[in-house]
Amino acid sequence: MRNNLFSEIKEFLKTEQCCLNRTFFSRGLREEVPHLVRGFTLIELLVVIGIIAILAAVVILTLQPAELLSQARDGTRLAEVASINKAIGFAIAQDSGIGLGSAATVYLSLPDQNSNCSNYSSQLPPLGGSWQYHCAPLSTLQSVNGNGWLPINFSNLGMVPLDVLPTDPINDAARGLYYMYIPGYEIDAKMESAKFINTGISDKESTDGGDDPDIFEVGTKLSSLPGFGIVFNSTSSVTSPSNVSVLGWSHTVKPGFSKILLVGISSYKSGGPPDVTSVAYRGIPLTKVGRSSLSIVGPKGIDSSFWYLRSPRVGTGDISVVFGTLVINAVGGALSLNGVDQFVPIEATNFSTGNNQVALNVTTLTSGAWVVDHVAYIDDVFGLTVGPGQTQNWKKVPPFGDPWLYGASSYKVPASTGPALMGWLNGGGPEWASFGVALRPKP
Ligand SMILES: [Ca+2]
Ligand SMILES: [Ca+2]
Repeated sequence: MRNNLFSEIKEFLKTEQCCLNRTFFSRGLREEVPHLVRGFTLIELLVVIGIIAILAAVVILTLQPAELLSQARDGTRLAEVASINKAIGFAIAQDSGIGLGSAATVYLSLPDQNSNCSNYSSQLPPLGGSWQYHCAPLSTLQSVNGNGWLPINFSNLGMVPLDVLPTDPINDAARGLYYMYIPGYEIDAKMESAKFINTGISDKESTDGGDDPDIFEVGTKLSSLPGFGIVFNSTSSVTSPSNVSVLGWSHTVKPGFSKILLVGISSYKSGGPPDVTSVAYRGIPLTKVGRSSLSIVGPKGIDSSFWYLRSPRVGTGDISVVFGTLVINAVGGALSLNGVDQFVPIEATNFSTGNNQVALNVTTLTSGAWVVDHVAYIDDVFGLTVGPGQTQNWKKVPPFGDPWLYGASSYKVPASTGPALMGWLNGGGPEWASFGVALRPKP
């Protein structure tokens, strides 16, 4: 105890408060002090700065300010869409004959002098049939008298339920962030934050009872925007060098409603058929639909596998494929389509293998369904030609082979439901493995 007190007094005497130059300071103590009151060394400063940087990064990662801002804007969207819905309900209750807009028209909250929104034509999902977009000019965009983006005149009602028409907090066609109104009626908003988008922890998009799991829908008829049939969006393909365990290429998804991305991988390996471990687009994993594989003499093997992703993001991104082991070579291809049912995109699958003419039957269940096939084929003589009635998506051969590996894909729109034959002309000889899917159109 006494020792502790003594050492505390000694420590205090060493501090600056105690004034180093006081005359009663013993000489010995003065000699002891200087190393205790020196500044920080450079290394100490760097360590402190490093620690502060790490703490700052942890705080930023924990709080995710960009995600929080997105969530705040999503909160605004949910509230505004609800208030528009309420205002329309009020207007109908006040005046059952009130004009609610033209049929086959999609009203957007985007400002455009051209009432058909033609300034945004490259950024908006294409519509089908006689459907068209409608935009209002910036000067009247938020008017509630029927000249705003909503074609409803709220201003003659006994009480006006909205002062101005809300528009999306971002309101940007390129980012797909704007409000839509479709007479019938439904009001749609795209969520932005990881929390509220489809599959997010507070998923608002797929839990609203609507017919589009990637958009937030409210209104009296959430299927007011119909499907326009399956249509081609884009395709891409690539060949690998020899002896690889990964494959990557760039793919562009164009704007479209109810999109799907299909990826087919054809690969060739020693010791038996290869297998694909994972496929991702922009880092988002695809779901494996299935595979068709065949052992051939050597022993060697070929594999054809099919993967898909609903609602792929619009724009250009990388597709990355990882194989289970090293493969001799591989072909990858991607096909994006619009107008595919987002709840049951794939209604049937089938596969087959052989060492004769390539033939695969896929049975469609729904009128307007598309059949897409993907074939892995080994050949040294005959080549491969797409079968009659099918449209080739891609056909690629890696530059180093003998025998040559082919990866090829095609689609067909059968005239009626039932079995659809997907064939390729190959001289009737060498080995092949084929996989096919039937895609259901959005109703
Ligand atoms: Ca929805
Ligand atoms: Ca809808």
